[in-house]
Amino acid sequence: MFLKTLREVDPEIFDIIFDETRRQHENIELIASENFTSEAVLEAQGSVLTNKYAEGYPAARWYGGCENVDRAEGLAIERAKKLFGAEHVNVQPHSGTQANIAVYLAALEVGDGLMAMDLACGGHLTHGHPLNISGRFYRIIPYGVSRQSEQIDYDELAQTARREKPKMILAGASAYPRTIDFDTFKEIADSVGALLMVDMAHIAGLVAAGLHPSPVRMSDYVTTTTHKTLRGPRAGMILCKEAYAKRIDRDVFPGNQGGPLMHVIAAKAVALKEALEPRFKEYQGQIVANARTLAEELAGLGYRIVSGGTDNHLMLVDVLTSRSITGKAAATALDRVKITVNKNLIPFDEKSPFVTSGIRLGTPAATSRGMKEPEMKKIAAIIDATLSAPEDEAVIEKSRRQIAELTEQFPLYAERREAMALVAK
Ligand code: DSN
Repeated sequence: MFLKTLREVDPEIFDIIFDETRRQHENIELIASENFTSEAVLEAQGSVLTNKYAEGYPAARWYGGCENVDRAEGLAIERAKKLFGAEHVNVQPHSGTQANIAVYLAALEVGDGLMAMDLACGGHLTHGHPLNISGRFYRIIPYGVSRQSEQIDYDELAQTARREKPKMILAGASAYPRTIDFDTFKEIADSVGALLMVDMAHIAGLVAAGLHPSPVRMSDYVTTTTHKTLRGPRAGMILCKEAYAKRIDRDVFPGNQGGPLMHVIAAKAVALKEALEPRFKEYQGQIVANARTLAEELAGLGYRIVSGGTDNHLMLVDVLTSRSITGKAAATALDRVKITVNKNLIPFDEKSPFVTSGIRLGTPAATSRGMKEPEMKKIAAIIDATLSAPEDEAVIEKSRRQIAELTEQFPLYAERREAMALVAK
């Protein structure tokens, strides 16, 4: 029976996993960077491959007994190459952060200029936060978005690049709702002799499905996580030109990591196989359609959507302007009705990152459980009711009931939950 042994050995951890499985089912997950993997991915990740040390690369390991994990890593590499049309892929990074750090080690010397999107405008901690390795070892040259359009201003970006002469330009973000013009990034990088790196973690699934232009052809290095729109296990991956292959492999292992997590690599292979199937394209199309509907509905209800809308899987909602509520208070209110979001800075935010004027909403996870446009409309209405009267207990109770009805119609991990419930008895 499912997790029976765990229940016997460690009932506290069993209960936590049981409660979390239920929470994921009972909540509408709108955190833009989260998703629900398939049962197949979960099974691969929860397998005996966790027991195997395999420092090195397929057919060139520091340990014996790697013949099976070699096959898993080989499949993950081949599938990633096929999916993204990449010359070389390293599937060992434990996370997006470690993928990014490996690229910095490969491409930059300490003190080199790295031009990257400002965190306050949608960038990521590993793109130059002063406490991150990126901000501590390299000369960070931030770029942002235009105050008017709240979108990347490519003319200003080109000017900054000409003035600062970075060694590498990094495109990609964690809170940018618009299409990124990688061709223009490449032109700008070439014009100043800089390398181009793209962190496509958020949009990797859309890129795989051809719903966002791919950065692979024109970039020197592309990094991604595998668990966001790509819908795999929590981990990272690097794609690069063959010319950089040796250096990248060296800077992942031994540069930045020890033993690869072979159970996670096997789970990546499973997710990449799923991403090569035709229905993955449909799924990605639905993510985008859902995001557009959610943004349009909220806009129709009077919410200011940063940059006026979305082209991808996420949107930023300026709740302070729209409902005089901070991002922090909005996220707390939505949590109470079982809608999970995160507070997020909006461009030129006057609030601190701990408070913020905005929330970030994304549709990959809700789409994974089968929700479509009609559900997005319902969710927008529930968000509005909740944020318009966050202190009104009757409103909160009604929103909570509506969310419960919705989640019951779109069950998540149903067999898993039922099997665990039997064990828990
Ligand atoms: N922390 C992730 C996000 O939420 O976007 C990025 O790594």
